Formats: sequence, structure tokens, C-alpha cells
Amino acid sequence: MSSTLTAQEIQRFQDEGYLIMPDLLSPVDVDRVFTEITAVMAQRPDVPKDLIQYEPCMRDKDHTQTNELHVRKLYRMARHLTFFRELARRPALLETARDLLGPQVALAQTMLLMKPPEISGPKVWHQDNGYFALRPPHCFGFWIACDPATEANGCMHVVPGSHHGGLQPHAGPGDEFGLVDPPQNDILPVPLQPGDGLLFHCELFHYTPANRTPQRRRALQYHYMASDVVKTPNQFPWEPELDFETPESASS
Ligand SMILES: O=C(O)CCC(=O)C(=O)O
Repeated sequence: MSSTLTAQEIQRFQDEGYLIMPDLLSPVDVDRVFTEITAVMAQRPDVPKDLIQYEPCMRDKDHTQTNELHVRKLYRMARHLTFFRELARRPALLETARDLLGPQVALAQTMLLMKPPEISGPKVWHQDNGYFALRPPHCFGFWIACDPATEANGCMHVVPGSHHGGLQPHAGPGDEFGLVDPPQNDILPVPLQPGDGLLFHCELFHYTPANRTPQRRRALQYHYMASDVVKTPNQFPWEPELDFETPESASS
């Protein structure tokens, strides 16, 4: 198996619950992400419902009049769009997933988090496994900045080591489903340049504040899970987007 992480990086991820990974996407990749967003929006008002989510204030509007700045997120892109499906197989992502989870992995979920200026709110403190409900929690996400991500426009904030406490109680409707007892201390903002990624454990506490700038803050999020973990019942129905052959069976 090829390996992208060193033993020290794997140890740091296990201890802290996150790692910064520079240059996961090239400038050309980032431009292609933006082109793909524009192509999706060109389909409106007939964008597949499971590919797009508008900001709450735009959900009941006539979508012939909406534009990219009204979109909260695209999701399930690997199911709908070839570019995002192929990205999931890039060694920097897939081999990192295997370094952390073992040879048999699946792509749990993809999202493009658009965080437009003015109308977007914060994403409340949560653990992703509050949504996924995977046992054991053998799952992590890449959060990859496409625009510069800063404290002012809503970069990721994490609490290092918080994944060691296990899954904590969550409550709230829909997108506001979050930690009942959000953290007050030890909060670390993670500003990133376009193309750079944050790799984070699915039980790490994290949140993003509202975007207080006139520019948007787009980011790509890919979650990988070990294929054999069990999804326990909860309120969020979802299916993994892709399963990958093991490296052994792919080469035989
Ligand atoms: O990018 C964001 O604003 C939040 C991403 C996030 O934490 C999530 O979707 O679980």
C-alpha cells in the first residue's frame, strides 16, 4: 500500500484529532471546483434536490432568480458529478484514508460549503459523528479551503483532543443540530490558504462562525469511513457515496 502520512503525522492525528495538509488541491483544481459550481447553477431551477441546499432565507424562493451567492451547500457531488467522483480517488485523499482507516474504505459524504457573505450563519459546534452515528467512529473528514479561509469569513475552529471524550449529546433542528454543551475554552481557529486542507476526526468538536466579509468562503469537504463500520439509527438518513476496491483486489 502506498502511504501519504508519516508515522509521526498519524500519531499527531490520533493525539490531537486533526492535521493540516498543505496543497491537497492545485490552483487548477480549485478553478475547476468553481467552474463545476457555475455549471450546477446553470441547471437551475432543475438542480437535483439532493445536490443543492439554499441558504434558509432563500429556500422558498423562485430558483430561476437565485444564484451562487444564495447557495449554502452542494452535497453528494461524487454521486452526480464526475470531477468530484474522480477527486475522491486521488492518492492524496484515498491513500491518506487508507493510512488512517485500513485498506477497505468508503467515501461517506461530499459537500461544497459555500458560506456566502451577508446571508450565511454560523455552523454550530458539533461532532460529525453526531450526524453519521457510526460505530466504531472510524471516519474522518478533509475540509479543503477553496477561497482563503480566515477568522473573519468563517474558517474552521476546532478543540484539539476533543475527540478523546467520545460522542457527546447533540440536539437542535436540521442544520442547527449541535453540541448541547458547546466548548468555551481551548478553541483553535484554523485559517487556510486555497488548496490547503484540514483533516479531522469525526468526533472532533468543530464549528465555523458566520462570514462577516463581503467575499464568499467556499470549501470542499470529503468524509471517508472504514467500510465495515455500522451506522446506528438516528435522524439523519444517508448512504455512503462510493465504495472503493481494496488496493489488493484493484491490482489483481
Ligand atoms: O464549512 C462550514 O462552514 C462547516 C462545515 C462543517 O462543519 C460541516 O458541514 O459539518
